[in-house]
Amino acid sequence: MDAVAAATTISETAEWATLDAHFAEVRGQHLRDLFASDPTRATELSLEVDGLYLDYSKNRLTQETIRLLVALAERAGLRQHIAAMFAGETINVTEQRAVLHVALRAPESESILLDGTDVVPEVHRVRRKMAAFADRIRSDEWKGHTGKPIRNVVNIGIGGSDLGPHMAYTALQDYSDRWRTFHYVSNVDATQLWESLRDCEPDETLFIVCSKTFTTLETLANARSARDWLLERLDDEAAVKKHFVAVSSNAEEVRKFGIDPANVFEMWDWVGGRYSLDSAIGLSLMIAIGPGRFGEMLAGFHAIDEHFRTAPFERNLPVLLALIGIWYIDFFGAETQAILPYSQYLERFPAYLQQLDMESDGKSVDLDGKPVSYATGPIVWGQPGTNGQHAFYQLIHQGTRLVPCDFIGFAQPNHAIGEHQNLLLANFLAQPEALAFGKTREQVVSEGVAEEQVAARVFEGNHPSNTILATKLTPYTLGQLVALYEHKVFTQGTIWNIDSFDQWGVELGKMLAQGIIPELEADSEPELHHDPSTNALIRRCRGLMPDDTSFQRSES
Ligand code: G6Q
Repeated sequence: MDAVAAATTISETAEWATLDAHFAEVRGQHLRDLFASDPTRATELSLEVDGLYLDYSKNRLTQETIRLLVALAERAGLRQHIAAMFAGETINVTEQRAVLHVALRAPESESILLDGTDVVPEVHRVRRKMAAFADRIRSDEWKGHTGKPIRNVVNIGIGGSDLGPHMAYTALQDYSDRWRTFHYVSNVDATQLWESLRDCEPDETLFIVCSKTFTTLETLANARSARDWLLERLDDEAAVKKHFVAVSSNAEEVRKFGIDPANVFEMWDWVGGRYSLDSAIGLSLMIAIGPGRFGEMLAGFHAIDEHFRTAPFERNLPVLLALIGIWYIDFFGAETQAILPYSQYLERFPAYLQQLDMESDGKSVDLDGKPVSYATGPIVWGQPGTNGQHAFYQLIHQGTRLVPCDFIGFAQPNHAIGEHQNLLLANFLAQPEALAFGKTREQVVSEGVAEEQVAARVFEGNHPSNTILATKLTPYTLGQLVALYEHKVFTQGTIWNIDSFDQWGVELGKMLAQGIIPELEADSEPELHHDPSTNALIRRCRGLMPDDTSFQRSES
């Protein structure tokens, strides 16, 4: 597909070899020395773009490292690959699809062509339909079956049809209409549906069934049970029309389910599930925060899209994050990437990025189907600070592993209460400092610590991190942050020459589950042909299962 793939793999290029040699020089250097030897380091290795500030100076690299990594990106054809994505080329090769989530946030004045057709007008047509519907719900003009306004919105979807809107709703709750409750039901474990519905009145509840394919087992099971719950209580098929809408590209399956075609919001096969927050998959969010604020979020996305598309790589936020990640993954051998937002509202951001990154770049064959000879996507994990500090930061500070961290914080609080914000910010600033500079044996000894206690109190430091600082968490900033990571993941996938937009790895387990369902449900002992371990587990489950597993809503 690109220059590298045709000739050789990226790890066999001269650019990679140069980085390898450079790594031998840099690996032993301590951040304390890197800062001491270069007084301009903090300013040289930081960058502000549209109010988003990235300080990457507390990383184990030099300006030369960035120069060499940029050369690697050039060699991998990143510039051409970015252009190919924005031009609607079929860059998702294993699924033979274009990848155009950037079109979802393009202003109406722009055009993005797919096979010669501009997709932007279609995007805006659906957005207007969403806005009209959201406004009707928000103004209480839309009435439920018994004439009451909608008080509860339940999004039913999984994976990309859940994680994005759920994360964004949680992040932007402060901008939402508090009169209504919002629930996100994804798990096929009935517990989640049961817990979501226990305080909802059916005639005040709207279900948004989000499924691009409308064939997903978990979503359809939850949607059917939700419909049963509604009809058991309202006892009239006509109620479905007032209480169910769908987001899907499969109009036929939606119709079979019984949802009014007028209440279907379209999406397209050129939007991948984990990149679909800005499509109609974000309908619940739009109902929560309103079309205007939803538009502000899209503007934040678009600003970073434009920056990514046009800025030189060494001044390009997503590219820098990607290159720094590659430096740790492929040269230092780091296995994970911690995401540490200092905002409770970003509670679900690590889980969202987990899918975005791990489903996109968790690949071991390249675009030509050949096994890669280098490490690809990291294990992404994290929790909001300061909670994580009292849980797992110990390992990052004093464990045996290298854990690159992204600290994300906001200068202004959403709620100014007492001195909370200063305490939060102080911790947000202190952790990267402690990780980078540590505490030497001499410092510990000078504090009068008994000799036998010294070793346990020494902090080696030299633990790398990025600090991302914005003024305040707003719809616009959230859009910027998500786009930043989307393009980071894309950049890394490009350099690794993998398909960041397929997810074949989720298929096998789904297929095997389909075979096990009848084995669990069979009245008499079924013949089992799995491995001995799985056979024994199926028999054990059958022996322990209750007789009636149908959905029951307890009145407790
Ligand atoms: C994401 C994946 C996946 C998908 C879910 C739900 O990129 O494609 O997480 O979003 O499997 O799929 P449906 O929207 O088709 O139900």
